[in-house]
Amino acid sequence: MSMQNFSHLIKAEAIRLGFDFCGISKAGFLEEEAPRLEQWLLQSRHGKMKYMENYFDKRLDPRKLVDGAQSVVSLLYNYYPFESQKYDDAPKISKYAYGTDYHEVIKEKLKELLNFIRENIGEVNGRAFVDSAPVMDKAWAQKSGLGWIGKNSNLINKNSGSFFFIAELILDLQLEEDLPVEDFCGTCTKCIDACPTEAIIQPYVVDGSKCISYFTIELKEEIPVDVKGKFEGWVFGCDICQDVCPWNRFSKPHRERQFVPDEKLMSLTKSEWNEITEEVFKKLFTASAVKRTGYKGLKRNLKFINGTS
Ligand code: B12
Ligand code: SF4
Ligand code: SF4
Repeated sequence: MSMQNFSHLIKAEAIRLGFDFCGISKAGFLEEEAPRLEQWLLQSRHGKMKYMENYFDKRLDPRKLVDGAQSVVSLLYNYYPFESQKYDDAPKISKYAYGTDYHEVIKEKLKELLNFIRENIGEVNGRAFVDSAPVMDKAWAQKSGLGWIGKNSNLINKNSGSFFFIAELILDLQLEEDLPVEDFCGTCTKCIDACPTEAIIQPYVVDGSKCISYFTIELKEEIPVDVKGKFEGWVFGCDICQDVCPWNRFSKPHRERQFVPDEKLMSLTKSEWNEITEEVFKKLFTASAVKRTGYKGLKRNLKFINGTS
């Protein structure tokens, strides 16, 4: 079988497994991204996310992660929910965290895809990643033609917007490459204008250390007072720069059973959120990405957005 046929076979199986888009690029050094990542780190845009400083060389070259790597197979998995939180005045959680933790859901599918490749193509050396290692997920998805990186720094697909997780397989198999697509942000600046903490410091560059997502999920200590009153009700993550993006008018609800949220979670009132006990937290969030902040973190965030800390 030829390189083209292998690529088609892999893409068809990815779609069968529930991925929405699959594209391929040649594994190599991320030349354009290298100086940008370096600057971003030098300017401490990662704040206290120490892990972003690690494995600088590996992050920029998948051949340092997988021996003999030749191709990166990038995959998108839609998480745009059908449901929304019932009460407008209730604290808001990011759509990506409504259901079961995506790491778990997608990892299983990646394993199946890798097994499929081994069974149908041959003994391939490869590894599966979903936000789980020093890999620049967006850069690879962009190179593989799955979308462009917008001014809010998220990958946007012209037909379906940006509410996607990005995953990839790095393989020592030569495959037919896809080409990147055009940037369709044009003169729009909606995301930059809407960001309440001015975290999008210039088009395409997010200062991670100013982002509500960082404060509410990644930061382990107290949230600085200078951002008090700016969270617009977001208690876990933030979707503002995606919600305002015109391309997200094309988002379609996902088809993943495991992402369907608990009805109780969607209908929590403001006072139920504020009175949440550890027991309720565990019940609602054991399988969810929200467990990353822990009960204490969520309580800290609630106090912060209520102005009581
Ligand atoms: C660290 C991180 C964060 C940090 C920092 C955000 C950031 N933009 O880097 C924080 C905690 C703030 C964060 C927040 C969110 N994240 Co996050 N995050 C990551 C992570 C782990 C690494 C990203 C990274 O490498 N950053 C380093 C910087 C340097 O990279 P970058 O932002 O892409 O920077 C590029 C641009 O700045 C550009 N650039 C720089 N200068 C210039 C100049 C010009 C002229 C141009 C054109 C470009 C340019 O080049 C840089 C390098 O390519 C990835 C997973 C992964 N392993 O890749 C997920 C990931 C990016 N996050 C994701 C998500 C969903 C989110 C949130 C939406 C979650 C939420 N709802 O709260 C928010 C969105 C915030 C935002 N607007 O970016 C998804 C994005 C999916 C998508 N469609 O793009 C990812 C890919 C996880 C995944 N596998 O699905 N995240
Ligand atoms: S996620 Fe929210 S805080 Fe972060 S850049 Fe987007 S709008 Fe700003
Ligand atoms: S809101 Fe506008 S500028 Fe921002 S990412 Fe979307 S299209 Fe691009």
